[in-house]
Amino acid sequence: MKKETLKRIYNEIKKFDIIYLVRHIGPDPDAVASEVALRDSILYTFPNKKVFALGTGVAKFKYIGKLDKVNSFDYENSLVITLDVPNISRIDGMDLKKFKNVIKIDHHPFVEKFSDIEYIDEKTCSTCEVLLDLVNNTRLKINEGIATNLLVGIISDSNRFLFNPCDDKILIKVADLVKKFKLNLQKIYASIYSRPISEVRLMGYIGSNLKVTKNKFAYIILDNDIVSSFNADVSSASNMVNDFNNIEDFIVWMFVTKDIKNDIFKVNIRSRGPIINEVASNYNGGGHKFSSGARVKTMDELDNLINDLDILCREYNKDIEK
Ligand SMILES: [Mn+2]
Repeated sequence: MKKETLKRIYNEIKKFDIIYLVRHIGPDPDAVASEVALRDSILYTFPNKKVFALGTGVAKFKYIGKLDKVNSFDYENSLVITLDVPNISRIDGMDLKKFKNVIKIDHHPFVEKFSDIEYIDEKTCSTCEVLLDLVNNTRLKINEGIATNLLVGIISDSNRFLFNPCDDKILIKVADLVKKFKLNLQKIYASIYSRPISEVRLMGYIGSNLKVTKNKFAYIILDNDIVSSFNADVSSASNMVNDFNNIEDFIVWMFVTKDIKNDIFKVNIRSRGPIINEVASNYNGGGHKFSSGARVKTMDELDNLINDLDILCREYNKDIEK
């Protein structure tokens, strides 16, 4: 069944001469690497097609590759493939509803239907792992550069094979990929994890100012002025939530930053126990069981979210004590 869908996706790719690839707003390495890797693989396999990887570029992810710009879309005769995004409102750079032919490829829990061809594998650690399955089960070709990008998405979304779901299957798939293309893991890790001292200083600030409740919930609301005083940007501050795992004193932790342009609070939540995506979905968000995001408009709403997550931790601790 699953393999059939992958073959169907390959046949659709084969059919169309113009293909647009999109992913979520506020991209992470998996989102960008998946669109760049799939674009390059389609072009490598079918050199005469026109394939575009779209969305706002992020300077930090330049090492993954260049993104494309299109001035006008062909809504009728093109194929759109959405990557790493479960909800239409979070797609970057296009109005999906205008397009006739759409395919969804994702690893997030299902939120809403985009099209008749949807391939969602929640058992994979990243969209790049799903793409590796696509490549392994069809005639799509890859080279060393494309394999490197697939690995960038897999490593960063799984946080070096730390997060669930991470099992023997992914390790074997990755081992095969590394062997086949003689990939240099040290080099790949360096491109993903190298960072300026300003970010480490900001992490020090966060560590010192994080509030921790007696229910083991931790949170911080980061002022934009403070973030810029450390010479860091708001999106990397928000992503630092991933660097605060395995701290004994809390089981759920939340970083809040202000999105000035859209006048909202951007919330990033992680958990080592309680399932958080249900709470996040009540606050204009969602995501994985232990890794979610939300967007709230007012300070009152934010207070409610803090309260809900604190209660979630309290109930979780009670269940564990039983
Ligand atoms: Mn992802």
